[in-house]
Amino acid sequence: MNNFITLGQFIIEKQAEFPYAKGELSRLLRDIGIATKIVNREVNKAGLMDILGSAGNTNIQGENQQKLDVYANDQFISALRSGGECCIVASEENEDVIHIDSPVSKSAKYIVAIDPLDGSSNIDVNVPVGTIFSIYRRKSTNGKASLSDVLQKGTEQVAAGYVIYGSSTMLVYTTGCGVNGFTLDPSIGEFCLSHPNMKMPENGVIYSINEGNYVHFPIGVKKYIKHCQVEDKLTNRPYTSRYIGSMVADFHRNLIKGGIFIYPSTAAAPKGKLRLVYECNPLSFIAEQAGGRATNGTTPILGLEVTELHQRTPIFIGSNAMVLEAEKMMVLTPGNEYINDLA
Ligand code: P6P
Repeated sequence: MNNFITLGQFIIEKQAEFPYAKGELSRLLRDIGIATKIVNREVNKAGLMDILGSAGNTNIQGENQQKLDVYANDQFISALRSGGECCIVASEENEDVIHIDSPVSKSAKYIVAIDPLDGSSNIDVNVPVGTIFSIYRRKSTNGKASLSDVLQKGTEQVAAGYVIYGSSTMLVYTTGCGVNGFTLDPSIGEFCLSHPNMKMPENGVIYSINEGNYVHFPIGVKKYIKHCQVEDKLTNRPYTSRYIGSMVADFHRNLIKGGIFIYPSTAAAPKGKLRLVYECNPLSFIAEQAGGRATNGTTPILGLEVTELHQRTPIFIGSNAMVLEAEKMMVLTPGNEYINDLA
């Protein structure tokens, strides 16, 4: 008798708690889990195959597409197409939404937004990378699903999750009833429940931000960084600075140990760098479900209007007390704009 619970068993057990659930969401999560295992296999042997480096083209973001980006994107779309529970996919790797027209998807009622391989430029140097996904119910009731079905506020998510391909491969997700983490056991090829009911510590001593952009940060961000660096034993400062450059890895560390991750507006990214639909909204849903907090410096991420597929936003995400502390230091003009110190 084994003493572990697999992702599949967990999903089915949780589904039983929703008497009206017909299994579509369970099957959709299963489909994502299957694609994750395939992507994990390639990520883990990236150094051995001709799958490193650039694919020789750029994505909608104008970013150099890595071969693994393209591979991962193809795997998730293929799994969603054959699974039949998803009617439209929004991916970081594609300029427009992808309609899933397969015969099995005719009555599909879910939307998936995905960053198939976040931080992929770190692959070549063996730094953890991740997949981030978000699931919504289709709003339109006839014809083909469309972009308007995708542009929903983060509060409308029915599920969100991420995978971190690190020293071990973990899948962490929520359906709005808490957060649970599963570690891949390669010996049996199953994700097994390893982190039940994950809670983000209320406070922490880690701050995570690319200080290379310091000169162009809003004044409030500069004030917060200085706050983190001041010697004050009573509040365990100075904090520790940790920045991996892979959002999933920085977020996952803070979820377990406590901490704050900030990607504010910068000169190069006046609206922030990270994408609302398939990076910030899913991680913010998870953060809030684990007792953490996520805002753009003033407004909860999950409440932001979604107007464009690849819309960007500043993000302050992590331990509740730390995000609130940072927000208090954000200096806003009467027009509710950050005051940037371009000095
Ligand atoms: P920078 C990776 O490219 C990514 O989208 C996130 O995973 C990461 O947190 C961020 O960009 C790093 O950006 O500008 O600090 O290199």
